[in-house]
Amino acid sequence: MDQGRVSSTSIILMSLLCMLVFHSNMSFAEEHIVGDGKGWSFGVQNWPAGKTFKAGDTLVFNYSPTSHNVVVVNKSGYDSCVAPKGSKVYTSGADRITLAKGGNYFLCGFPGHCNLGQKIAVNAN
Ligand SMILES: *[C@@H]1O[C@H](CO)[C@@H](O)[C@H](O)[C@H]1NC(C)=O
Ligand SMILES: [Cu+2]
Repeated sequence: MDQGRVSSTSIILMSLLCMLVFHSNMSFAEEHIVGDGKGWSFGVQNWPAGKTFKAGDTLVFNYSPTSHNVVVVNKSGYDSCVAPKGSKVYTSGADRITLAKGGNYFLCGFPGHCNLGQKIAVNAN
């Protein structure tokens, strides 16, 4: 009898604990679809404005891999639309990139695309 009560109490406690952990994970890392419905596209440069990003959040870049890619650059690469040789390039068309704390800079490496606003600067807290 007593044992039955103890185990049902611990099951309830365990469930509460699981819900708590699940909940805090949910609010901890968010997923952001770059460009929302338009995806990774021309003019996406303004998409980050007014949004809040945290280190550990994920950016999802959706695009056609025959037309675009995603190159990781630094601030000077972002400002000048130049991707240095040896830069990390994503090409899947559905790339998931985890944000590091501070400035995160990405541009499309296809000729002319960055100058058409296919680049983003995201500051993660
Ligand atoms: C950005 O990257 C380039 C090429 O790797 C490097 O020469 C430059 O110093 C970097 N700039 C900053 C601000 O980190
Ligand atoms: Cu492009």
